[in-house]
Amino acid sequence: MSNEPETRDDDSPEPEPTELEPTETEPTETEAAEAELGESSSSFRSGFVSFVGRPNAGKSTLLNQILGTKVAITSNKPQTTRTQIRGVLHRPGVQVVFVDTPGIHKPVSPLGTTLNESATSTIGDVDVTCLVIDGLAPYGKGDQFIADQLPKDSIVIVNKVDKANREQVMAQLAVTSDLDFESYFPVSAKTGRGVDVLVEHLISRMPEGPRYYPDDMVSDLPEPQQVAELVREQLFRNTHQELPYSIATRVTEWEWPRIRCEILVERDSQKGMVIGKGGALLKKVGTAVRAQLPEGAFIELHVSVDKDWQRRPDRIEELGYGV
Ligand SMILES: Nc1nc2c(ncn2[C@@H]2O[C@H](COP(=O)(O)OP(=O)(O)OP(=O)(O)O)[C@@H](O)[C@H]2O)c(=O)[nH]1
Ligand SMILES: [Mg+2]
Repeated sequence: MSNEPETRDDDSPEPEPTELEPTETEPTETEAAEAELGESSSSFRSGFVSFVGRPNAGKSTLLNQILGTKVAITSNKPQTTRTQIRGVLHRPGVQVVFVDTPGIHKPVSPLGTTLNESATSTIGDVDVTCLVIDGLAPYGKGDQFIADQLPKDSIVIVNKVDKANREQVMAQLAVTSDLDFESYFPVSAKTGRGVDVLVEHLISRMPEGPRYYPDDMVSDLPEPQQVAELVREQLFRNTHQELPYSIATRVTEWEWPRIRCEILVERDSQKGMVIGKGGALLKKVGTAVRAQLPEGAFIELHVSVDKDWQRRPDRIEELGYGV
């Protein structure tokens, strides 16, 4: 068991000094771009890292903490994340593409099944899979179910060490050390404790690879989707019981600075709950979202019923969830 950052044992042969080789051909576009950036593709390292785990473990909070900006929405309700969310960490000579995923759970609707599939599809498809465990909740069957699917070079992240006491953290590390994964990291996604060590380790595991995203790109989520997610985040934070799971959001008009976002619920009786007394809830949601957008944004929220959308695979797909 180790939570030390690994040093890269780079004994790969030096690339041939291509500039010494006579060439009569024009440089390709890629070569020209590399020359401009002062690097060759063989010296650049990049790769994909996914966060998987039970709902509420803190995967999305961790993604945001690593990137230093909000890319994924978070809430204290399980199943907040509904798609894979990519966030890109740029370091000199290295690019790490993080993939946040929906929490894996026992599904009770086609939406749940779709979310699970979205998360499990990243396993084995990335360079490093990270199992994120809630340090405050006992390690359970749900965690084990996920752990059983992971490759042995996965790592375990025990999160929420700011709140978990020493005994809780030690217990989580003890039980997960039996899984025999590569490394173990206690962190707090909220305060950032332990996160630097984790990031250094992940960087050290990136293989040689291309620059997947431009330097200034942290998220590839289109702006309308980002806004729809911010609206859903506020609704998740301000509604209770079954209601958050019946809510879907999508931006239907984008004429900056005017943005129209539709809030879908599953039943007539839920409409009033989302609107709130005298429109109070919608107003609260709109204000909180606007505060996160560039100045001048004007957001219109409309609530409509899309009967049982959560149970209809065609609607789930159209809403873009699960991808
Ligand atoms: N105290 C504490 N709370 C945390 C920490 N990380 C996350 N949380 C809280 O845990 C809750 C869940 O966090 P999320 O990041 O939304 O969890 P998630 O794993 O992405 O959840 P799903 O998207 O539902 O799978 C939120 O209320 C967070 O504020 C942490 O390090 N410490
Ligand atoms: Mg999440």
